Amino acid sequence: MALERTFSIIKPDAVAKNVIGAIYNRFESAKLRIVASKMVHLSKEQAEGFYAEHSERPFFNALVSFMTSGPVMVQVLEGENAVLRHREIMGATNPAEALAGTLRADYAASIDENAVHGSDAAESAAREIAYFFSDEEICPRTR
Ligand code: RTP
Ligand code: MG
Repeated sequence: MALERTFSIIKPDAVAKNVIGAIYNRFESAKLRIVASKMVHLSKEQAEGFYAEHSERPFFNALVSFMTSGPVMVQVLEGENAVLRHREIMGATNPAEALAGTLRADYAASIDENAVHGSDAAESAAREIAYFFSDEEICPRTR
């Protein structure tokens, strides 16, 4: 299969827990390569725009409040079947349902503060990557 890209966020709870490196290690162990990365503290407008598809859901305000509560790491991950592979290592949205050894089982406290985000399809990955990164900021493998 050809290389695929997906978009990842290490959310404010996990950044506060000081586990950025531990989570990056999981990406690399899963053969997902970090090809762009930065730390940002999202504005309310940025968070609302990113989660626009959820704007009518009851948890929307809490989600935006959480996502703006502290800095996040945003990254582009590249690898074979990257979207699905990344979703697998993240685990279920609700950490109580996440398989042992997944990021959410190990680092998330609740469905509201669940440590990581990952694109759910190739189309959303392309949109989410472009929301945070210009083409020049993405550095694919050359050797
Ligand atoms: P994400 O987008 O963050 O990777 O998570 P996901 O696909 O597994 O979940 P999604 O349905 O896209 O929901 C986005 C985020 O909203 C929060 N949420 N809370 N209280 C609730 O019922 C509820 N449902 C979703 C979670 O933080 C979820 O990651
Ligand atoms: Mg989602």
